[in-house]
Formats: sequence, structure tokens, C-alpha cells
Amino acid sequence: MSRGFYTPIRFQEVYTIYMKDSIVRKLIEEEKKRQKSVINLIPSENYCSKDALEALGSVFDNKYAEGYPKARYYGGNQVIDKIETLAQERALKLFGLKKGVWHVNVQPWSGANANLAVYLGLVPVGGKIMGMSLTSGGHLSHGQKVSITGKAWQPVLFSVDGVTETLDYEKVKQLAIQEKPNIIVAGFTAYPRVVDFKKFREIADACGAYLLVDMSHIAGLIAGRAYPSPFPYADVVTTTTHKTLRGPRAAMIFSRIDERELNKKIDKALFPGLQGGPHVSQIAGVAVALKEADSPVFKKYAKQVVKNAQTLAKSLQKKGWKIISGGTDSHLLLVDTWMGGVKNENGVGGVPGKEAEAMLEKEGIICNKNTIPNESRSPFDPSGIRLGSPAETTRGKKEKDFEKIAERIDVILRGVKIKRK
Ligand code: DSN
Repeated sequence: MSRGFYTPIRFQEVYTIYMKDSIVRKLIEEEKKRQKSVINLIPSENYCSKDALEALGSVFDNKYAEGYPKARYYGGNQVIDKIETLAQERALKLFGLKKGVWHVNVQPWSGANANLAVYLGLVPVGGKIMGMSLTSGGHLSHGQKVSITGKAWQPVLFSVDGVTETLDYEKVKQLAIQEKPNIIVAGFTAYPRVVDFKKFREIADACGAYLLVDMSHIAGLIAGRAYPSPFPYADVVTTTTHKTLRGPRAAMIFSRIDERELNKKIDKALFPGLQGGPHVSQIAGVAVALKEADSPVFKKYAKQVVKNAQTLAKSLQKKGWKIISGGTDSHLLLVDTWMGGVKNENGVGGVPGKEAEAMLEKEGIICNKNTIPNESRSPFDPSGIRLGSPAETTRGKKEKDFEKIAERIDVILRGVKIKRK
């Protein structure tokens, strides 16, 4: 295993703990051991730095700060105002946004809350949210029926093209014109390709909808200039902070400042509409991570993440595995392990996603089962797996390491024993 290069994860140093509660301490040690020993290919996970973890475990956690800087419902928030304002300033700077043109709310506890606050602020209950279907790579909070976002609002779902397995912008546009959604969400948890945000702007304009870009998965790539920025085109941008951005778990909402007052509506929707007091320790951790990401070394990291994912995709492809859409432009890829699976020398092959995930985990490779476009199975036992490079790139892995990971995956999945019809 290669040593860390970008932000080396020295687990011993980062996670050394001295707490008196021996039961919790042992569980933390157990999880540390697990994290150290596995290869982590979950594209939405990463390792945040020691500094960010320290901020997360700091005295900021003791403070109630309902409200926003200089407008709180509790006393004693002088320092809290400073940390929240610092996080906001760093967030705007990282993405090259001007104060007065863009506003950022750093209080969402997580990504689903951030999206919910945007809908609550901008779309009347019962209005239409247009987002990508789950099987095409959309997120639960983009208007899926099982989420409150698909119950309180009417979902209008689009899918990727069945043949290219990529977005067909013309079809999305036709659906938008026909359905006239209030808001269009361009954002994905399992779409490996570059999204044309300019085309989404045109689609939103064609039907009079707001354009929300949920950049949770790709925020670190955007910050590192390894993926196109949505900011020139979006009205609102949401993101989590713990995926490619490599911070602690939290989220942010960026909104344009203009006569529509989106920023005021969204701020009000988040608090008091949806959340109570902000988790100030999270905000402090995010502030640390935003500074770390605003550096040449992070730009290198982001570019290496994409190179590593592309190497993984190509190496698996060479071995015969079907990669959805034929490859990746980002940090993640989808492998059709079932109908696109490779047969071994006994003529056995094609592993459903659930089994593929379990087979890999047994050998120390962690990933998640995932639905694929044209899914023929179920979300609980889908046809594929989703793989990603952010976490292992943080641990210093490069193209050669990812070639070896592909070899291991190939060997493990070819070991399938039960012959299928
Ligand atoms: N659970 C995240 C992911 O894995 O993509 C999205 O919320």
C-alpha cells in the first residue's frame, strides 16, 4: 500500500483517544481498526483531517445558537458569530463567489435537510420538483416517492437514455416543458459523467423553473477544478461537506442574491422552518476543511481522484466487466455485475449487486450495491455495484494501486460458485 501523499491519514495519530468510558472507547478503536484494514471504495465517504475532527469534538458543541450571525435567540454568541461568518467567507472564496452576489448558509445538518430547506423556501407545498429517478442515479431527496420530498411535493422524474446510459437533455427539456415543474434538480449520487449545467439552465428557463444543483458528490472536484462549476448557471447550489470535499458531515446552501430574495426565503425555511439550533462544532469543522480545500495540494488531490476512478473503470473494462455509460468523468463508476458480469472458466458468472458487495467485503473491499439504468432487479438486490476513488486517494493511492484493486475485484467476483439460469 502506498503511503499518504496529499493529506496522509495516520490513523494512530488522528484517532488516539483517552476517554474514560471504556466501552465506547473500545468501539471507536474497533472502528478505527476496521477503517485501517479495508479498501474503501464507497464514493460518498472520505477521511477528514485531524484538525477538522478536533473542531468537531470541541466546546462549540455546548452552545445553542438559534438564528444567524448577529441575529440570535440566545446570548453568548460572540465567538459563534465569528466561526459561522468565517465558514461562510471560506465557502464563498473556495468556489470563487463574490460576497453580495452569492449567499451561503452553513447551518444544514446534512444534505437531505439542505435540499428540503430549498424546496420549503421556494416551492409551495403541492408544487412540482423535477429530479432524476433513483435507478438513473438520482437521490432520495430529489423528489422520490419514499422521501418527504416526493410526498409533500409532486415528483417529476427523468431518467438517463436507455442505450447511452447518459442524460438526453432534449428529452429532459421536453418533459420539463410538458410538466412545468417549479424547480429542477440537477444532482446525482450515481451518475458518473460530467453534467452539462448550461443545458440545465436552458431547460429551467424554458419552463420557468428554478435551477437547483446538488453538487454533494462532486463538490471537492469542483473546488479542485477537476469538474465544471455549476455556479455560473444555478440559482441555488446545495452540497454536503464530507464526500469529495473531505470535511466533516454537514451541508451548505449557496443562493444567488437578487430581487427574488432566494437567500432570505431559504434561510427562513432552514431556520426556523426546518431545523432548530445549528451544530456549531460541525460548522467549525467545515471551516477547517474549507481552508484545507483551498490549496494547491487539494487541487492535486481532486485531479488524482478522477484519474484513479478512470483507471479503475478502464482496468475492469479490460477484464470484461460492463461499466455503465462506458466509463467515468468523475470520482465514481457503476459496474453492472449481473447481466454485464464476467463468466469464469467454469462458465459461471454474473453476480447480483448484493452478493458482489458481500463477496468483496469478505475480502476487505468495501463498496455498495447499486441500481443501474434499465434496472431489472430490485433496489434491495440490484444489478450492480457503485465504486469510487475519493477515500483511497486520500490515503495516497495512485493509478497503479487502482489497477491492482481492479485485479482483486475481478478475481474475487470471478470466484462466484453458484451457477445461475
Ligand atoms: N448516501 C449518499 C451516497 O452514498 O451517495 C447520498 O446521500
